[in-house]
Amino acid sequence: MPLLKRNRFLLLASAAAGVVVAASVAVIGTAEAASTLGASAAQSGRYFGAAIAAGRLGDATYTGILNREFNSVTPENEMKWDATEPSQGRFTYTNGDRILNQGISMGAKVRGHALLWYQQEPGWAQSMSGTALRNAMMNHVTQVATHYKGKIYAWDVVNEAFADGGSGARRDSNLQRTGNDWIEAAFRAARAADPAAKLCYNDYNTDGVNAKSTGIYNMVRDFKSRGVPIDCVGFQSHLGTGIPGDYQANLQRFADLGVDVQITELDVAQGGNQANIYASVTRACLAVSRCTGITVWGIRDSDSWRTGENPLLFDNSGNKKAAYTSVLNALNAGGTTSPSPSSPSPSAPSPSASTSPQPGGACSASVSLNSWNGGFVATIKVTAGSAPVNGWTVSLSLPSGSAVTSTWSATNSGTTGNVTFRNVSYNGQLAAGGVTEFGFQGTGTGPTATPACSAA
Ligand code: 9MR
Repeated sequence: MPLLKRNRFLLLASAAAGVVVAASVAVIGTAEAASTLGASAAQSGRYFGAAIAAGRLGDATYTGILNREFNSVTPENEMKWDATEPSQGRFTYTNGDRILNQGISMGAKVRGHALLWYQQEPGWAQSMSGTALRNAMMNHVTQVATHYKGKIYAWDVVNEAFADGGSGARRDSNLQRTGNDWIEAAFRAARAADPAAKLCYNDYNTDGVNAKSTGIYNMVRDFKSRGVPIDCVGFQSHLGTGIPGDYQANLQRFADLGVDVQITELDVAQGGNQANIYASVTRACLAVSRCTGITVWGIRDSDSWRTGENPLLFDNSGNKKAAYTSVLNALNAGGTTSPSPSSPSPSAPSPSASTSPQPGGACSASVSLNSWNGGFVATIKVTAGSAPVNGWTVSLSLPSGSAVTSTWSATNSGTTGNVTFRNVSYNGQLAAGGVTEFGFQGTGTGPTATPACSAA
């Protein structure tokens, strides 16, 4: 709601309640300072998102809250396999596009969810196996990621592929039975189709250090060591009445592998300590520099898949709950530091890194390499100087015989020799000292010279 309208609403509401106008003015001042979930998350370069349903976009209360509060959206069901490819080779994007367009109209990030998941497989895929299924899976990833190419901030490429319980092993499914390499094959296909999207693995019951999260941790570490393109891990965080004490430490250990982490489907049972648990999750994300944002799994309690548990931030009528206020306060207390990559852990492949000097406080760039025989993945960290930047360009020189084959979170001019990378729409603006990352895969050997960074 625009400020003026909102003030008028508050004045009317408080007049109706018999509150003196002077008191309501004081409340307005505080409320404006506290801002909204999206705006307060953006102060530290993060997003605050919601899962949304195309079928609810005609509900004015729903879209009112959505437009006002959130700067990221995730389709709750509309980009899943059964929705996008209901019969083999026939793709339907109507509802997925409605979510995308809603996100675009808000200037929000769009998280893609989910390319491959053993649930919500269309019937035709459920009855497939072996090579035929593997081919169908890869075609699905390629087609859907290509349809949304350049528009998705992060894709949940694979969802919920690990088993619950103490095994730390993969979950059995027809996808898994096509061969243990199905996950990395999916990530490679997604990268080839949409090099700009961050590629995430997403799962639940991974909210602390446990056998399941450790199984996923080992997979991510293995992927990073072999140059399988993975950029982020999603922690769904469907929480009950408690939060593991090592919630933040668990996020951090993944971040230390050199991936972003995101809270992707947050909801918390009401009845326990809902407001405090929400605040704890928010603080944990803010404390992990590579935690880039939080998504709640719905807007009002009545929109939630957890019927009767009232697990969200707004009540059935769209009023802010205590949990809303605790999240907002935690975001506002979190300072203004941009999320930035932490250094890879010693167990990650040892990267070679070099940093450019920072001329005039504009920007600097550093490169870290994962190399193998014949190829490499370069991850470039761009850091703003003492002033905000409105766009950046990084130039580097590749050894002769080397070439860029795909780039993500930037666009490149040239593929050999001197190559220039420019920001994409969502990562050009950096606060003073703010950090973002892009990367590229190449053949041959990676850059050895220091990259140059210039800011707009
Ligand atoms: O919220 C989604 C619900 O509307 C669907 O019926 C359900 C189908 O399985 O999926 C729900 O979303 C799930 C998400 O896609 C993956 N993680 C668990 C979520 C809650 O079940």
